[in-house]
Amino acid sequence: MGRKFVVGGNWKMNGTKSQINEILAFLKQGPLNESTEIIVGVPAIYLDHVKSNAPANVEVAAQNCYKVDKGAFTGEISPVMLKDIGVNWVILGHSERRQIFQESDELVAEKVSFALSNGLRVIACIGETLQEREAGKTEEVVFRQTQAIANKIKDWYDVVIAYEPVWAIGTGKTATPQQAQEVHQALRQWISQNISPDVANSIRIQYGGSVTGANAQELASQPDIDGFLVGGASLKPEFVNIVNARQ
Ligand code: G2H
Repeated sequence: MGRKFVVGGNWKMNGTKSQINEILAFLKQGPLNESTEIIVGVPAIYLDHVKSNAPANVEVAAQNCYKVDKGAFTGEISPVMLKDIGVNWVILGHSERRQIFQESDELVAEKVSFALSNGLRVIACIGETLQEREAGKTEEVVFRQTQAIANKIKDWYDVVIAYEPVWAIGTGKTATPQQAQEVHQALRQWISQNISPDVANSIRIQYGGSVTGANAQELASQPDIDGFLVGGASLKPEFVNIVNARQ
C-alpha cells in the first residue's frame, strides 16, 4: 500500500484568536485534497479552540509536550492533557526546540516514546545545521537523531519523520528537490538496514524548510518525499496549494 501524503502546518508561536479564525476560514474554504492527511501544529493555548473549530479533515497537533504525565514541571504540558482535550498529534524535536531550548537527542527520544505510549501520534523532526552540511555530516546527523529515537521505541506505526535541514528553516532557502530526495532516500535505506524493511517502506518522511505554494509541487513529485511540515506558509492561504501539491 502506498504511503498517504501528509502535510503539517507548524504555526510556531504565531497567531491571535482572530488570526487563527482567518486560517480556519481558508482551511474550511479549501478545497483540500481528500487523499492528503492534514495536521495543524497549534500554540498550546489555542489547541482547544482549533480542535473545536477546524474542519473535520484537519487534525490538530501540539508543538511540544513533556516526557511524564503530570507533576511539578512548571510551564509544561503532558501527553495525558493533550489526549484529554482530544488532541491526537504532537510535533517533537523541532530544531527550534533543539537549538533554542537545548533539547538533546536523548530528551527528544524520551518525549517521542512517552507520547506514543500515551496514544499520541508523533511528527518527529530531524535535520542538520548549515555547518554540519558543509562539513559533509548531513547523513551522520540525521542517522544519529533517528537512532536516538530507535533506541527508545519499537513500533513506528504512529510516527511521521520530518526532515528539516536547519539552514532551510524560515530562511527562504529551500533544499532543492534533489537535495531533499537524496537525504530522504538515504534515511529510508538506513531505516531499512537499522530498523526494518517494513518500517522503511511504510514510514512517511516529510520535508520541511521554506516550503511554499510555488515549490511544493516539484518537491512532492520526489519518490521519497511523503509530505511537508510547513512553517511560515501554513499561516497563509497558499497552505491549501501545499496540501494539494501531490498530483
Ligand atoms: C521549518 C518549517 C516548519 P518554515 O521549521 O517546521 O518552517 O516553513 O517557515 O521554514
